[in-house]
Amino acid sequence: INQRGCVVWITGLSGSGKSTLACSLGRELHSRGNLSYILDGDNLRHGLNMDLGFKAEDRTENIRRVGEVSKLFADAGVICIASLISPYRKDRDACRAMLPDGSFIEVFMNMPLEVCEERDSKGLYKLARAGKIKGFTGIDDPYEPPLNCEIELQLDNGICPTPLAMAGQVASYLEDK
Ligand code: GGZ
Repeated sequence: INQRGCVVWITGLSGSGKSTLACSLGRELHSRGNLSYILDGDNLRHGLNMDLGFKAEDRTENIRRVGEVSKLFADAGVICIASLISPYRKDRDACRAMLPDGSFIEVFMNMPLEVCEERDSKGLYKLARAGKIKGFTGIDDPYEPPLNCEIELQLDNGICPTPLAMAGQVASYLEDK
């Protein structure tokens, strides 16, 4: 295979577009002849991480496990795309520390809370605002933004870039490296 394994770690609020980017990036990499695999927080919580909830220790364990699995994929030469809120800086940094230098690419979906809340595709923000979900990230639970991520994706003049555009940006970064 003409690629080195690595981990693309997508962090950001619920509804910021992490899963959509992961999916677009997977397709973009495929079209460029690269093998990738997506580990999505929400999906993994139905299997590998079904014993975990959303309190701080559980989120930390969630991130640790996905970090370990990501490392296995990277070792196997796969571009592992991990898409999780991963709200705590120390947890993301611990995953970074598991990998060789340059092999952990942190992508920050820096979308304003208002934009994520406006989308509210699963109605979770509404429930959190109503107090029916406690400890929801961004509402009554913390999110610690990265201090030095490799890639930051933001609104452009108030408009969200398309998933295809964002995927292209990340794929080109990987290609350059
Ligand atoms: C945050 C929650 C919560 C709480 C349920 N806080 O946008 P979604 O719905 O589809 O994805 C979110 C998912 C978060 O799982 P992660 O494994 O990525 O979280 S973490 O990295 O913090 O461990 C959201 C849903 O679960 N969800 N309750 N209280 N998101």
